[in-house]
Amino acid sequence: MHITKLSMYIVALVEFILLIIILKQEPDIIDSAQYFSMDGQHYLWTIEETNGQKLNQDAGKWIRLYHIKNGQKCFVYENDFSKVYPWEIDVGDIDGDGQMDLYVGTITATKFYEWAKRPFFFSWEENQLVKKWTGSYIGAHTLESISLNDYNHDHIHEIEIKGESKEGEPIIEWYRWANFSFYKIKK
Ligand SMILES: [Ca+2]
Ligand SMILES: [Ca+2]
Repeated sequence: MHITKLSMYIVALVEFILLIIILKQEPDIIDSAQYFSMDGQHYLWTIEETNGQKLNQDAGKWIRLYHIKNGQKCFVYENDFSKVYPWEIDVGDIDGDGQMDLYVGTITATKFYEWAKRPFFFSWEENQLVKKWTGSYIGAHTLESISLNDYNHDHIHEIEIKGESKEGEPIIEWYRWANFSFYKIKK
């Protein structure tokens, strides 16, 4: 391994450890997710400030973005999500355009649907969140958790959904984003 690459890994590791220490000192963070851009920038997305419980789930109020430099959190952006009770967050590039995209687990009710956990997706464009997909369900099941991961290392993040089927059976499914919607894939 080349020495500069090794030192880059060490710096990233130290930053990662420092960040865990910072996060432990801030108990009002409901959830957080880190993102390393292709040009080596380090970002932290958080759900902050308690918003009580909804459907037995601890929810927050604010979505905030920080740029991490030398182990320090530099505030970049915030958005008031308190009306949709955010409880889970993850970040990845689901459309492969090189810009980060955000998943936020929300709890909402609509005219036609009762209160439920629903996945919202956003693009990060010109320094603000832009709605990408804010439908009610992906697949016909109850949402428990979503994570964005690039399983096949093609620089596009797949969407892993954990939940329950209509019959109450635990399920894990993978989806990919294309043509303004999601399609199911086999891992
Ligand atoms: Ca993207
Ligand atoms: Ca992928």
